[in-house]
Amino acid sequence: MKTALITGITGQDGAYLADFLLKKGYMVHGVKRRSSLFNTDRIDNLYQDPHEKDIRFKLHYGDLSDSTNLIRIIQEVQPDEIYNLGAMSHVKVSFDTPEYTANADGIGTLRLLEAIRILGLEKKTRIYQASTSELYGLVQEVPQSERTPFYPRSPYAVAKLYAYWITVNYREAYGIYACNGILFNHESPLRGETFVTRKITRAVAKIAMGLQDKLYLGNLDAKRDWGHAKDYVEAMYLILQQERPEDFVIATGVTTTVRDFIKMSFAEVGIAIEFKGSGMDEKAYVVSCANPEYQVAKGTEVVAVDPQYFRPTEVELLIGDPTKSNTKLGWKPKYDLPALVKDMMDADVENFKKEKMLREAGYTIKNQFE
Ligand code: NDP
Ligand code: GDR
Repeated sequence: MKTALITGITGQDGAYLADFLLKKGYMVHGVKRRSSLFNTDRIDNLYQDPHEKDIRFKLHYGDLSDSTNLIRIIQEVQPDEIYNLGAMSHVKVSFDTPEYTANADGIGTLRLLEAIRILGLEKKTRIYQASTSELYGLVQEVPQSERTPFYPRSPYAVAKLYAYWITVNYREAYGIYACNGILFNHESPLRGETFVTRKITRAVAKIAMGLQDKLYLGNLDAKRDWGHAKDYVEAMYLILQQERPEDFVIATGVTTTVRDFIKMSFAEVGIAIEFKGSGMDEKAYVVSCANPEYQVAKGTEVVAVDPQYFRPTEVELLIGDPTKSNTKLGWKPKYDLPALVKDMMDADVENFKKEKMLREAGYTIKNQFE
């Protein structure tokens, strides 16, 4: 039985990857942070009672900023594969917490690589680094491939640039099987609520049900190559199963504006919208509502721009070239963008049907912060 250690197991990708590896027969260990509230929502379905015999899923308290803790966990677990998914992963928030982001996202990767060396696991333990299309930043060429130069545009991306190169360096210097997956944006019903896609699908479901009036967003012109997280965790696994360690771009090859993602999400609940105006004054209005379940009047203003969501430096256009992963890994995504939007909208409509029932029964709803 192979043993995997996942940092960031409580996040979107960690949850899908843990499920995927358990189904492959792995023993899965995960690093979770101590939190004053439960932070295991996404993996509660995978819980195994530690009092039972032969459990294959175990969590350890830890943090990427704590070297001794990481060394101790890796010594205990003796993993065949480490998936380093832990990170302060929000680009906008990295401008508010740049030093912490550098520590967790940049030096955190170094700490794991050093732990492998210190414990003499160079020949045993393979490591996957969650690199990102944010490395490309300011457009140098499109589509972006493994050979495209990097130009990071946020403290998050700069920290991830360090992590990318330290992974390459430890591979070359010490012969560690260490790889970067340069993943373009991937989303799902488990996506964090403050990333743009999930913010949109949640708001659209709530607006349709009369639980929210309007959705405020930042840059509607940004273009992203959006895939489904379920497909992308399979690529992470494939990257660590190759004969030789290499870096791979994982993307769909299709790019879409935030504006079009909003239109597609409203269309899923039978609501047609149109955008009017430009820049800070751009707004979207309801043109028609074909679904008799929802009563959103024609002409209602449902989307507006709020400058607080703009970033000091933006990444305007991402579109990946997945040729290498298609050919060498044999990786092909099962979800296209319409299927992704449908999956997310179906899940959020279901979530807010429950919230509506609770509200109607007089309960107060929390989690209004964005
Ligand atoms: P999430 O934000 O959903 O999850 C991040 C995970 O990292 C959470 O489990 C979080 O714990 C944990 N974490 C945060 N800080 C620390 C720390 N200091 N020490 C240990 N763990 C920490 O991210 P995703 O699942 O979306 O992304 C996974 C990885 O892939 C990240 O590294 C991200 O930067 C990268 N990536 C993501 C892409 C995407 O589109 N989703 C694309 C390319 C790269 P907690 O739950 O306690 O907050
Ligand atoms: P990104 O994802 O920055 O690409 O990083 P995010 O969903 O946050 O933003 C995508 C684009 O949408 C624009 N945008 C908004 N974004 C947010 N969050 N909130 C808004 O209100 C809003 N309005 C417009 C943004 O400006 C941006 O252009 C994600 C993360 O998962 C990273 O960890 C990962 O590395 C990259 O994807 C690939």
